[in-house]
Amino acid sequence: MTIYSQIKHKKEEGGKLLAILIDPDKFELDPAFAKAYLKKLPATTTHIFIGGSTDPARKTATVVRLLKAETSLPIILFPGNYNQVTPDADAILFLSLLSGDNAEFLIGQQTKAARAVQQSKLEVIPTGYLLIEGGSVTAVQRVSQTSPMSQGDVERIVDTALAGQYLGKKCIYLEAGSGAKTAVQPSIIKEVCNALTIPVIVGGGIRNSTQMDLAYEAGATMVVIGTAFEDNSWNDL
Ligand code: 1GP
Repeated sequence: MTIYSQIKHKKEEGGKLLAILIDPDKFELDPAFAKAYLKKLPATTTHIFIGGSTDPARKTATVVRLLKAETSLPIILFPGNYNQVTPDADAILFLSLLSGDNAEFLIGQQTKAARAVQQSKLEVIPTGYLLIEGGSVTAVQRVSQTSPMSQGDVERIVDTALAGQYLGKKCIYLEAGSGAKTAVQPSIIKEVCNALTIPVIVGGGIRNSTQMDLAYEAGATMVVIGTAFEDNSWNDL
């Protein structure tokens, strides 16, 4: 069974998936660090995402290898740049930033990544990526130089997600941005999930289990947590 078919299956049975996001730039390249890190993961973790808006030290490949040696959890690349494509992960969210009009993040980075992806055995999960305002300027906004969609413009968010589905995306990722002050509102998640047949992933600014449960209740199949796990501010997962 592919990773995607497992995600789809979860959606169909109304289940919940939890991805912990690792920023390679903040990870120590040491097997002992990887071991200790994995030990701290919440018991409900189903996937590990690796990626960051930037990876200046090009650490992604090494972090993937360190984690692969220690865990059987699926490791999914969530790249902010084509140079984060590395063949040792299990899958890649092949993202296209549909909320903005910067061609570089709609198709440019993807073109640069395509050959390396083809030469790998990575499972490719085409994903429509929507940046939604989260109350602060996030790294995605800075790096992509696109404006987030307003949380008040639900219709445009739903229409964009739906267009992503018709373009053949297998998932839609509603992103408030790492460390967002405001997570994507459950009412928006609900409208998007009601309109789509593909799984919806939600991340950005989710800091406690109440917010996480609201996202699941609204129809999210997968929730992504980065910052709150990273800075140990989460204690009730
Ligand atoms: C960022 O959606 C992820 O791409 C996770 O965001 O770091 O705010 O949890 P946080």
